[in-house]
Amino acid sequence: MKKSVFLGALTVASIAAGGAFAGTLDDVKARGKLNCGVTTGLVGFAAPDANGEWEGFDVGVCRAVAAAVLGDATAVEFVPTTGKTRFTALASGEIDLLARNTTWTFSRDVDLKFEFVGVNYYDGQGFMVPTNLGVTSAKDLDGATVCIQTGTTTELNLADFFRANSISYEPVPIETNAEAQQQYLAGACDVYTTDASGLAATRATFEAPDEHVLLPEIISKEPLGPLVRHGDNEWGDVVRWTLNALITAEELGVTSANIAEMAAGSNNPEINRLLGTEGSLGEMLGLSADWGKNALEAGGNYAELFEKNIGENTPIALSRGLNAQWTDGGLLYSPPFR
Ligand SMILES: N[C@@H](CCC(=O)N[C@@H](CS)C(=O)NCC(=O)O)C(=O)O
Repeated sequence: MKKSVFLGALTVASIAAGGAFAGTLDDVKARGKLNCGVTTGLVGFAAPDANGEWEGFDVGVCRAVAAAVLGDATAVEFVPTTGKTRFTALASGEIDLLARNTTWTFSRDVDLKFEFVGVNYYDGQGFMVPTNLGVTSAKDLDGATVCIQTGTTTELNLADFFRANSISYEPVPIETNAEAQQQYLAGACDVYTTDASGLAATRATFEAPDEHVLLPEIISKEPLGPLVRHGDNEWGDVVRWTLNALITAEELGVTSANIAEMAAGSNNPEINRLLGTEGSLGEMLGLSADWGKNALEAGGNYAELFEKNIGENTPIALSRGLNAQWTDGGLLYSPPFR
């Protein structure tokens, strides 16, 4: 008797602790819209097009989640956030999900109490300088002025790198990538440092990209991925498996071009489970049977999102590198759909 009272109290206490943020899946369904935190604008990753429609590689994650949950890839409210405001936006419940080149670190996970559901881009921090400075290594940057976005891992890595190499710098703190670009092009800083993908995306928008060079050093690991609030595992699962669906679909060869045919039933049981013609994975997530199909129809599989937004045939021209499938020597490895 005593034991059951104790257990009952414990259950209530743990529900109260985790409960403040539980229920995001129900909230999103009831609202009919996903509130997705993105950058204030980084071409290729998340930026409004000429018609004001958000597009990009991170935007693709938001749309896939909206499609999985609501059956509608357009049911997204994009909420622009800066390096500084993004975590408050998520913690306060203003957004359901942050999909914004955010690095998975120990303290963001454990101390800020978020849950990174996976990695959609393995990156590292780089440096961009005007070619005419004649600098060929980051170690030659002693005394440089450096444009740096506040509230980022970039700030911390920069301090570590200069300290480790016994050189000094003068930070020029900025809030957004647009501001960084402006300051850098105006010569207010000698160097711009951020995630290498962000540097490539920024340089691609310059009038004369050739006049700027990315230095060879990559000084950190920046595993970038979507995150949700800690303590709402049901919602975390939805976002995690939506990302995994995009990655698995590439591995299994499910594309925008063949998905209609595949969704009629294939002779590969994992494809059938992914697309909902076999098993009950959707039901386990609290979603419809065709959630995976909907997520994939939103913008294609991982490779399609990569190639369309940031790949080698775009001005950003990123190669797959670490972001290739594990079967191609990269780090992308989704757990199985079973
Ligand atoms: N990955 C790093 C840096 C992320 C970051 O803020 N990158 C900048 C430069 S690429 C950005 O996204 N800017 C877009 C914006 O200002 O909204 C972090 O998580 O702290």
